[in-house]
Amino acid sequence: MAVERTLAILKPDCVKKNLQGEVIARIQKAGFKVLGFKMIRLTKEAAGAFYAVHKGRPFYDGLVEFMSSGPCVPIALEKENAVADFRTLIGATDPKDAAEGTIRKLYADNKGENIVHGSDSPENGKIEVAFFFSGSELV
Ligand code: DAT
Ligand code: MG
Repeated sequence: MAVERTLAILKPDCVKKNLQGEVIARIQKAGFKVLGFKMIRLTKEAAGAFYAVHKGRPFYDGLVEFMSSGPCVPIALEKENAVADFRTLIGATDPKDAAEGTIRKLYADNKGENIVHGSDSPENGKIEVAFFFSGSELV
């Protein structure tokens, strides 16, 4: 299997609940290598650009509002099969549908505020890592 990069974001609800450490521990125990992380507060413009693929959907404005509502923690991850394995670790978008033991099932309140982002393809993993991290920030 190919070594891939994927982007995680501990979303503002994760930070507000002080769950950063617990979630990062689960990510590391699952075998992901952390190449970079930082805490930032997204502007509405940056949140809107990151989620531009969803522009026009009914949940878009709320998503942009939520993602810019407080600090978040982008994390660049690397592992064999990182993209699919990370999606398995976090679970379905709506915590109601997420498998037992997944991060969203354990910690998320609802579909809109679901604790963590994960890239959906190896190509998007690269693009999304580059959205938050310069080459020298990936170590
Ligand atoms: P995922 O984050 O699992 O890749 P997505 O890419 O379909 O899910 O959507 C991006 C985010 O947008 C998702 O994490 C939460 C929000 N979202 C998606 N569908 C939603 C809905 N029907 N109602 C509220 N928020 C939604
Ligand atoms: Mg997605």
